[in-house]
Amino acid sequence: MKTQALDSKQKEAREYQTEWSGIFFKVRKVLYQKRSAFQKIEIIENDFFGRVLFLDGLVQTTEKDEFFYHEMLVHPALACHPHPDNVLIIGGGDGGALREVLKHPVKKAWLVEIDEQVIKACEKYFPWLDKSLSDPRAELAIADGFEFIQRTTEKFDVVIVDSSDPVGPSAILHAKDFYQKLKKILKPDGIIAAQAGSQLLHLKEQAQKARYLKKMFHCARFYFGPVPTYPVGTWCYHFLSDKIDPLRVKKLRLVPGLKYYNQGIHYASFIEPAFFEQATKGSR
Ligand code: SPD
Repeated sequence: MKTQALDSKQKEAREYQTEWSGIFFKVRKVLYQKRSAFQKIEIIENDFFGRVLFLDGLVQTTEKDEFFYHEMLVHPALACHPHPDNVLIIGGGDGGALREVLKHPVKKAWLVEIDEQVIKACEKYFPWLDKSLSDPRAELAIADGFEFIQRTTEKFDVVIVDSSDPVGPSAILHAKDFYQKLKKILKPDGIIAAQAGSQLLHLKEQAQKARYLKKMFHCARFYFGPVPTYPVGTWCYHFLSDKIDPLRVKKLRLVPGLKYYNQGIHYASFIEPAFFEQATKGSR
């Protein structure tokens, strides 16, 4: 969101994305603006995209196009797992990922969000959050995701990492140490799905991550989908598992009523463009 003076966190966030391009939103109305203990939270109204959530000036969710991101973050993993009973979502305080997880017959869906202010703001302006949190299968924990995974005694079938970019409070959720600890709370046939940045802007970081993730998991694949309001528009995700390869699953557990994800998209989304394949091929 356009502001007069950028604080250091916002500068860092912008440098991470790009100094050379961006997206603009004509603001019909500023609905919410607050600095929490962790970040600057803003929600505006735009005539085309509807309500738009920014954290430290970076677009997280718009009413118009959030389905691309949340469906792709959640459904490939849940469609591949034979019995996704216990699901953990780290981040995702806007509730879009939780809403998608609850479309599956899960027994329990944990939402672990560090910033209570994000929950409060989104409960008011993104009604799906309130509805999802009222589902008896949903369990909200206001906690640091990294600390949560170190102290939990639960084991999970699927873990979804719906982090912001690797700046500010989310930086830790993109590190090797985080994935090592995450693996320990995953059941042997479990799956991790995580947002992995832009195919073009974050290629160097993805290549580094690919090197250690391929050593850590028998199956470590990237997959892709459009998110029109994220930088450069094509977004990447990690699919990590020791037992399940998303390209070898014959019968996907599809749920009805989705807007983007379907069987064809599932298999197509794992195809790597030549430049990406070259940059991330890494050694095993
Ligand atoms: N550059 C934006 C990346 C944001 C990814 N997480 C968004 C959270 C939406 N639930």
